[in-house]
Amino acid sequence: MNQRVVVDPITRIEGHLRIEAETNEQGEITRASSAGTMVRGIEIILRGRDPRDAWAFAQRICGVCTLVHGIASVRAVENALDYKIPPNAQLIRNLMIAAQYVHDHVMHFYHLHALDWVDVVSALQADPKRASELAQSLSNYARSSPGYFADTQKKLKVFVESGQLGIFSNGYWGHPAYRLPPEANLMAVAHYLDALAWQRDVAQLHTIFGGKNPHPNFVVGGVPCAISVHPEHQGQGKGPHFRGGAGATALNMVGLEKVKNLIVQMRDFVDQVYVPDTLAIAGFYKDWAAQGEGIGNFMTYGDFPEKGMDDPASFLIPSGVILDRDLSRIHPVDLNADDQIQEFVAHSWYDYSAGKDQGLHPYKGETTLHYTGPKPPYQHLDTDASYSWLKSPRWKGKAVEVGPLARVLMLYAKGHAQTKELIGMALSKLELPVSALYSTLGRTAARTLETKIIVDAMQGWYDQLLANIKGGDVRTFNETLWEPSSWPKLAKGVGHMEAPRGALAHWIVIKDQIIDNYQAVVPSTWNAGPRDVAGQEGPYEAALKGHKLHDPKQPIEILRTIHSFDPCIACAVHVVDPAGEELVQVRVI
Ligand code: NFE
Ligand code: MG
Repeated sequence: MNQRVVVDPITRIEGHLRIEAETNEQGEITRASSAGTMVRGIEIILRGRDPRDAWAFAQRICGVCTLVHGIASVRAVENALDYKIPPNAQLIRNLMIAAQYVHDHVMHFYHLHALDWVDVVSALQADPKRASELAQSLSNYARSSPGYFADTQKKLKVFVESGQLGIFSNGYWGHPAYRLPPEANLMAVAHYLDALAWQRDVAQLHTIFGGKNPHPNFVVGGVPCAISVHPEHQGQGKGPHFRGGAGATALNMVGLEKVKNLIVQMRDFVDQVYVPDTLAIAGFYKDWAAQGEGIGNFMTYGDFPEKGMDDPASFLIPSGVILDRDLSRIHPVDLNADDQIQEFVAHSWYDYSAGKDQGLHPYKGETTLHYTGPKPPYQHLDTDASYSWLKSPRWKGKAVEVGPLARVLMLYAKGHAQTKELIGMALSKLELPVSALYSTLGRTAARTLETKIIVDAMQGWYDQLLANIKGGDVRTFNETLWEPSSWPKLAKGVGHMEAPRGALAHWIVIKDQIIDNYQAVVPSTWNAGPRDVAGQEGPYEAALKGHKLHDPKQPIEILRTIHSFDPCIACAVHVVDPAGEELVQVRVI
C-alpha cells in the first residue's frame, strides 16, 4: 500500500523540521519533502543599524553553531570596506573557528547522531570486561577499564529500571535496524557521557579569546582580545574599544598556556575516541555506504586562511563546486556574480516583489512576508505549492550539498595529502570503494575525518601566534577604518566561511554608514531547502529517495540520513513575520 510517512518534529537536531515521505508498495520512499516549520528573524532587524554592530545580532541566528555568524558578519563588513586585519587576529579567528568545529562535530556524533546506530538499552546486556577489551583494541584511551564500563552500566541500569530514560527516552530501542553487539553499545554510551564532560572543558577556548561561549565577542577589524605579555594583566587589559560588546578580554601567557592544553585535550579525544568509534561503528553498518547518496553536487566557499581572506590560495579548505561527482573538475565559485548564487521561493511561504518564480542574488535579496498564497496551518504539506519557511538557494541554478562531505571531497579532489591518507585508511579498514563516500555513512565519516584534519592544524596556528608575540608583534586589531566618516557613501561586501554544517555567507550593503540590506544564506538552507522553480529537489529530499522503511511507525532510516547532514533549522529559517504572529502549529505525529 502506498503510504505517507510524516516525521514532525525531527528530534535531536536544532530547530523545527518536518519530513513527509511517500512510500510505494515495497515500503520504499519514492518522494520526500523537507519543510522548515517555524520562522524567526534577524535579517530585517539588521537594516538601519551600524554595520560594526551587525555581528552581535547576526551571531544570535544560532547558539549551536555559535561564533560562525559573528565571523561571517565581521568578514562581510571588512570585505565591504576593504579592511585588513592583523595576522594575529587571523590566527586567533582560525583557532576559534577550529575549536567550534571540533566541539560541534563531536557533540553531533555522540549526542545527536549516535543513537540512530547505538541501542542504549542493549548496553545493559554487555559484559563490562569484554567491553573493556573491545575499547582497548581500538585505542589507548585511558578510560577503558572493566570497572569503568561496569560503573557506566550501573548508571544506565538506574535510568532504565526507573522507567525514566531521561536523555535516552523515546528511542526506537530494540528496533532490528540496530546491529551493534551489546559491548559496542556500552562503549558508545560511555563515550556519550564522556563527551558531555569534555565539551564543557573545551568550550573554554572561546572564553579565553572571546570572553564567553556561546556567542564569543568579535570586532570588525580584528579580535577583541589585547595580548599582554605581563601575566598580571590577565582579565584587566584594555582591548579595542568596540561597540555593543561586553568589553575586551586581555590575553596573557597564562591564557595562552591554557589554550595549548585545550588543543591537546581536543586532539586526544578526536584521536582516541571519536575517530576509532566512528570506524568501529561504521563497520557494522556498511550497507549505509550505499544509501542516502543525495544529489552528487557539492560546494565549498573555503576557509582557514594562512594569510588573509583576500588570498584564497592560502585557505586550508579550498573553495569550489563539484558537479555530478566529477572530482576531476572543480568549478570556481564567485559570490559576487549576479548569476551564480541565487535564492528561490517558488515552493517557500514567501513572495518576491517581482514575482515568485525568479531567483535573487543576495545583494538584491528580499526578506519580507508579502506572501498571499495558502500558508500554515495545514493537514499535510502542499508540495505542488509552497511548503517551507526555508528558501531554495541554488548555484548557477543547481542544488548543491554543503558541509563536511563537500569539504572532504574538495580536499581530496585537490590532492590534500592528509585527506587522501585518511580517506585511504578509512576505506581500507572498512573495505569500501571511494564511491562509498556518497552516502549517509560517507557523510558521517567525512565529518569525523575533517575534525581530525582541523584539530591537527590548530597546533600550527598556535605556534605561529606564539612566534609572532615572541617576535614583538602583539597587534590584534586594526583601527584605521573604525571611523565611519572614512567610509565610501555606498559599499557592499560578502563575508564567507565554512561553518560546521557547510558553506555560509552574509552579504551586506552599506549606504550612508548604515546597513541598507543584509542577507544570510546558511548551510542548512542549502541542504534542507524545498524544491526550486524547476522542481529540483533539495539535498535532504534527494537523499531520502529509495530508503526502505522497515516499520513506517519507527522511521529510523529517515533519521539516519537526515541526521547525517546535521540539520540546524534555526540557522536555516532566520526570517521573521514582522507582525510576530504565530504562523504554524507544530504537531507531533
Ligand atoms: Ni545553527 Fe549553522 C552551522 C550555520 S546551519 S548550525 O554550522 O551557519 O546550517
Ligand atoms: Mg537568508
